Amino acid sequence: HRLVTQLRAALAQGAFTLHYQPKVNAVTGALMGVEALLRWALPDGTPVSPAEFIPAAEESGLILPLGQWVLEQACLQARAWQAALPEAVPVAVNISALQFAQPEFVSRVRGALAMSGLAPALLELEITESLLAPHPEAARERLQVLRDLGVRLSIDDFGTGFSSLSYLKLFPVHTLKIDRAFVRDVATDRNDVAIVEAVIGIGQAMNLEVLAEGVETPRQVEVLTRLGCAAMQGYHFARPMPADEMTDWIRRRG
Ligand code: G
Ligand code: G
Ligand code: MN
Ligand code: NA
Repeated sequence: HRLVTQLRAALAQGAFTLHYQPKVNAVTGALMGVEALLRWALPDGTPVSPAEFIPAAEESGLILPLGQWVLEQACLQARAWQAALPEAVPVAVNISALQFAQPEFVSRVRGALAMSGLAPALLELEITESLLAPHPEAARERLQVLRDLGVRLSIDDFGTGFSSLSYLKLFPVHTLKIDRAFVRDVATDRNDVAIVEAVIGIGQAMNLEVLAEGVETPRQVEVLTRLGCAAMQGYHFARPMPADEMTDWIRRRG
């Protein structure tokens, strides 16, 4: 269909870009890393949301070359920051189910690291619960291989999938990213407070880092901090931005 044709052309023409959004420790103010987010504009300049084109890229299989481009581009950017800035900036990449499931996935990750010269510890892979659910044992093994490689692993949109708590025990990840659906009303909704508190408790007990996504207001920062979640990401701190703006943003903060 039309979108897939456009995506294929865009990939060939180099029309995709990456934006980066900071993850911060709201208590210390430290930059923890950045998340790479894919952006695409049509030839006339009209932006198309990844929420729209990622599903099409997944259905058509184009997510494989596109996802590889994202992985390599993000590694190159992190390597460039390592050379240009006083402190290294870990970069996180969103991984689609199809990418994760391909037999070559681990060697693709290795390839992106080798090609860019980036240290594995500066790359984080964000995966969703639904991606892990169909073949939990195979997924666990793959995660362990990636972990042994030295890359960081996080569960994205945590709480919105279908995984049971027993999965958490199974999957050797470093970080849980609390979905923004639970963060939105955390300043006013007691149920959301309870959910966020429970995830933070699990994180502490299992020695997992917990990060709150979609933080937009000072009130949310305050409540999350009080609940013991210092790691945050969202418009309150910064919107996703092009790499050069990200560089300036980091330099300005010192
Ligand atoms: O950036 P934005 O909030 O518009 O992203 C919308 C959705 O697209 C989010 O679920 C995000 O995880 C996903 N997304 C953004 N960039 C990538 C990418 O490089 N690969 C994959 N698989 N998903 C992405
Ligand atoms: O699924 P994933 O968590 O990767 O999605 C990240 C998406 O969330 C990105 O497309 C980004 O643009 C969006 N995003 C980042 N911060 C905020 C925020 O504070 N509020 C909202 N509504 N969306 C955000
Ligand atoms: Mn993400
Ligand atoms: Na999310």
